[in-house]
Amino acid sequence: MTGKFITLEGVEGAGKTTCLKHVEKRIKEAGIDLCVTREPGGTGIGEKIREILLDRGNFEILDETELLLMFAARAQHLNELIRPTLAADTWVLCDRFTDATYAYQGGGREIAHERIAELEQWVLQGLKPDLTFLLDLPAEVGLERAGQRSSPDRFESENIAFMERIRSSYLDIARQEPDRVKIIDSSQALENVLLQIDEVLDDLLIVMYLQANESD
Ligand code: T5A
Repeated sequence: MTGKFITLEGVEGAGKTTCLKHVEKRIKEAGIDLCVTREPGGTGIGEKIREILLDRGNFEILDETELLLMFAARAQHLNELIRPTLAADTWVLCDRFTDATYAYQGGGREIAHERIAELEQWVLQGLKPDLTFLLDLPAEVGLERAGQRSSPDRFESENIAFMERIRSSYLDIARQEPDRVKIIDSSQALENVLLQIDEVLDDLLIVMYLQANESD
């Protein structure tokens, strides 16, 4: 038995940080052991890579370097934290994961899907999240929200067309994998966003509860 792997995704300012805290609370209230982490980052080395990636001063980073750094941080994260945690039957809740690479480096930077898929196969070897919340809203709304909260990082400094390509890539993934990726309309008021999340989470927690009682 391994823990469940849950991820949150979305364009800039979609509300991931806000919603992550809610999902964390709900899972812990259900008595489940949970590890909360993020990408890029989640380990000492990963957080150093994150600093390079988000630093607005690093404007000379090549798209290829950006892609490889995302997977370098992810390789470390998987081996140091994610895989051992899941193997210990603890759930993992991760703020962004490989879908973000397809959306940002694939959609945003327009790197070929096949190139990303090669790296995914090498680094992940088939591991996928069990459930992904895709917080969806128009790119300009997300950027406006993110801008009100803090000064822009290297990704938030990109233009609307870049953000729209990211949104569209995310929606493509959701259309291809509807069982795993649940679209949450995060343009709504926060309480409605959390209600949509609860609906999805309730289904998962009920199944887990029934399975646990069956095996007793
Ligand atoms: N990246 C990451 C890649 O390019 N490739 C990859 O493979 C990976 C893993 C990481 C960056 O790295 C890129 C993507 C990112 O640019 P990040 O910190 O994960 O950075 O991503 P950000 O999108 O920058 O996260 P943010 O913290 O900026 O945005 P959130 O978490 O989506 O938004 P949040 O919760 O902080 O909310 C933003 C503001 O909106 C308000 C909040 O109060 C806050 O002020 N808000 C709402 N307002 C009204 N109605 C609602 N429903 C609201 N929900 C939130």
